[in-house]
Amino acid sequence: MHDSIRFSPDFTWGVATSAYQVEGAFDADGKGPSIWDSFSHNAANIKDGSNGDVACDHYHRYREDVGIMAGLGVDAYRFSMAWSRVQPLGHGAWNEKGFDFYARLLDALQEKGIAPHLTLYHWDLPQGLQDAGGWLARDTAFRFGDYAQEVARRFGDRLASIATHNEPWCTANLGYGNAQFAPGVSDARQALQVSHHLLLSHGLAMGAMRSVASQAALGIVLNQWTSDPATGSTADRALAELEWARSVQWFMDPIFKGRYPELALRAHGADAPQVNAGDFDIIRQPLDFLGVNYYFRHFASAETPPRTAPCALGTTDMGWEIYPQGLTELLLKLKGEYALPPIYITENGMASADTVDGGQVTDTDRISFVRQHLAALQAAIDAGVDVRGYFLWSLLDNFEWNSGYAKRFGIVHVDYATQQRTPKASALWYRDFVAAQRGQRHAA
Ligand code: IFM
Repeated sequence: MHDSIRFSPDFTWGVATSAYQVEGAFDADGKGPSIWDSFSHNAANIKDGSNGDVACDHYHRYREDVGIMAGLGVDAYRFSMAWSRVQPLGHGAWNEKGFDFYARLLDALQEKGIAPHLTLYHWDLPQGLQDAGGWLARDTAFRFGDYAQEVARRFGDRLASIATHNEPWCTANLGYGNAQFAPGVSDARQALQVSHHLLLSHGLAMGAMRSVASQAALGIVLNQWTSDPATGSTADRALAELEWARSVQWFMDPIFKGRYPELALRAHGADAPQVNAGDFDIIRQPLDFLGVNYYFRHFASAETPPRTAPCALGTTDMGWEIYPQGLTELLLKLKGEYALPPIYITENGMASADTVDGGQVTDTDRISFVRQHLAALQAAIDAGVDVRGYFLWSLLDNFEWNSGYAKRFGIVHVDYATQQRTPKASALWYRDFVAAQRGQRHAA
């Protein structure tokens, strides 16, 4: 079953989560409120009216969860730190009890030989900073630099990698562009200024972390997609090119080329962000790795109403087209346009409407999804892209942002009433898949 997919023996196999989606304990041990606490406490913002107050209660059950990962035999765990847990206001005093939680988590991972990959910011800005202007305020980027430096100083030598941001596209466009995510603003101009401050904060954090010279590899995680014209028409092709510029190049060009893409700048016109002299020198810094999150492609249609993607392989429970070949195409396109560092696929996975039946969850759709995407990944590697690892999103069913608990991305099912964890068929498949790759590793 696994024979046809073969990765290099030192390829990293992992699973991923993020703090707000799994930790719960939203006000425990001195944690300050974050923008996601505030946003989700207004039930109207979340489709099922839920919030992340308890989530998967990972804050208290992390040992059990690390045990599950050990049972799956994964090499690595990608998780994020809740900034307001370790610095309740986002500036000023540190919260030792918050740091203690992450130290205990690192101890548990170390005991099981699982490499920790930390993300500093997975969308949960301390509310204290939001009250001072949030990401729209340039000063927030400097506060993020301070936070990054403190985390690298304390934990850098215990972490395999530190990513500054997860998917800044979402923070800017869903948080400030269309109000779907915290802090719930809908203003195109603000979204662009926020995207610039996020990039600036990435650069400041990279510099601040380099200054404490830890062993962790440093980088950023971007959500990316190829953009395919719906037809061969000039209008569709132009729209596809614009989407690529506005989404992928908008974040990649500043980091790798020290500028914003011309095409997107022209399209944004007067909404383009205010950039201070020297900003691109801060943003453009060598990365040790680039994290790529891939879920779907963009299908560009200039018609009214727009043509929809063919979805030949179906859609996920999010309504997202299943399009594995987009992963190959994306990675090859990135390689063609940028001088890339090693890449990790830091997220890939699908939501499906899973239920426990007789103690089992038969999520065969997810197994096919992962298998097809791994084959697509292998094709990119065979074509010369330097990919070092793959993190399945997600270890656990969890709080899927404005969809609440209605969408299940986990390879482990969570019964939120009892907090019972049930590995799905996909978890057992992934365990066997990783073991099969290990067999090759031992033979190598
Ligand atoms: O759950 C999210 C995650 O937090 C960021 N990337 C996409 C996932 C699925 O929507």
